Amino acid sequence: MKTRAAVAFEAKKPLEIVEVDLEGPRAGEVLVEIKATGICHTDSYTLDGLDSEGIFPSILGHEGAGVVLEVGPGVTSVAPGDHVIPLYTPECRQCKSCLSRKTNLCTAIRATQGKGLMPDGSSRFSYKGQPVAHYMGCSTFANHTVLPEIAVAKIRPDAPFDKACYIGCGVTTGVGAVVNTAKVEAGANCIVFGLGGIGLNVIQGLKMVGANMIVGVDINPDREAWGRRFGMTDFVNPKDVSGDLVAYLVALTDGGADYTFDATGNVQVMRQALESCHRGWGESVIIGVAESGKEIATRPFQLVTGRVWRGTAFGGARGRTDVPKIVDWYMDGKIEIDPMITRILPLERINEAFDLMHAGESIRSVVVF
Ligand code: NAD
Ligand code: AHE
Ligand code: ZN
Repeated sequence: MKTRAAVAFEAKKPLEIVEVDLEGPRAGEVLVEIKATGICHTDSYTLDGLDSEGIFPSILGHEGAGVVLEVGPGVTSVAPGDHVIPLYTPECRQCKSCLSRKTNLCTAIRATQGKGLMPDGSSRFSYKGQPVAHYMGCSTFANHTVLPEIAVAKIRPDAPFDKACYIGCGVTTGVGAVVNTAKVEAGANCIVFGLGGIGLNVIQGLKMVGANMIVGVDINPDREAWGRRFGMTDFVNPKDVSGDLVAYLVALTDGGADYTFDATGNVQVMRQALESCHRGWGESVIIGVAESGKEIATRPFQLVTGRVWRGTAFGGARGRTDVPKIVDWYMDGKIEIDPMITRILPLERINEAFDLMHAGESIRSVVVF
């Protein structure tokens, strides 16, 4: 079939809206009509050529929602008409990682996914007879995409696509970092670095679990009002701190935070987040994705004296199991999404979403088809 897609032909170049060819689903695969997709900073990072796994040409996008149109042989868990969210972290429930119960990082199809291919080693997308790579196993910047059955979460049909799509990455990552990865307890003092599409969801997760101090740190002063809107108790703009930021935050949180979160992707900020933790027990969770080649550093003494450095992908969520529950949380009013969707655009204007993100003028832009 033909479908409209925003194709990343080259790094650092705007996406081009073209009609691509899409092959139907093979065994164990499903064809999904994408109804809406969010634009996450990770899409921008790959488009900017900062992703060591970046491939061009490819169809980016990993934060979508849509409807199953067709299933390939052997597919049993979804059927045409089901509403689904594509999963860049699949859940096969059979691999060593899934069976370990220690991680959400299913390894069933990770190798081919990282090469922009379906599990059988081929691409379903092509343009003018040449293959176009999939992205993060999702490629939601296309009106239609093919996904492995293990990479779709079936969701309730009454959830609006233009909000539910955000659960495909940002919401689940932020809220999940709090409840699944850090397992923050009520009364904890916490610091969130970076109050964008992910950090604000960390904040609303912290509010949900009853954290005491929720300190937000951002270099964009406009983010103070956004943070307070979702439960932030204190705001710190590093540009307004005259001395050492870490010392300032440690004093503010009475010896350091119980939990800190990096949602910037900046390795210097990751160090500040670790070192703002309380001696003896503070835990820092890295959410941000750093540019290819960047490394983190701290004095080992920081860990010797009890601080813990960890990371999280997709908020530690097991997609097929947890995503439908997060959709319920949204539909039941336990978490908010609507105010964070700051712009809804047609596919033809998708490049504006990247401009708004870079200008610090959006929390989440969503493209509707
Ligand atoms: P965003 O652009 O919406 O937000 C980033 C925020 O960080 C902005 O508010 C910006 O002003 C702030 N910031 C930048 N530099 C800063 C600094 N030095 N100090 C303090 N604040 C600073 O991006 P997003 O969509 O929220 O994504 C955030 C990061 O999370 C990205 O690196 C993205 O790739 C990553 N991410 C990771 C996962 C995961 O599963 N681990 C999932 C989604 C996104
Ligand atoms: N491809 C990059 C790593 C990118 C990365 O860390 N991705 C996160 C999700 S970001 C969503 O917005 C993730 O889930 N990572 C786990 C995984 O298996 O990719 C690189 O450095 O090569
Ligand atoms: Zn993302």
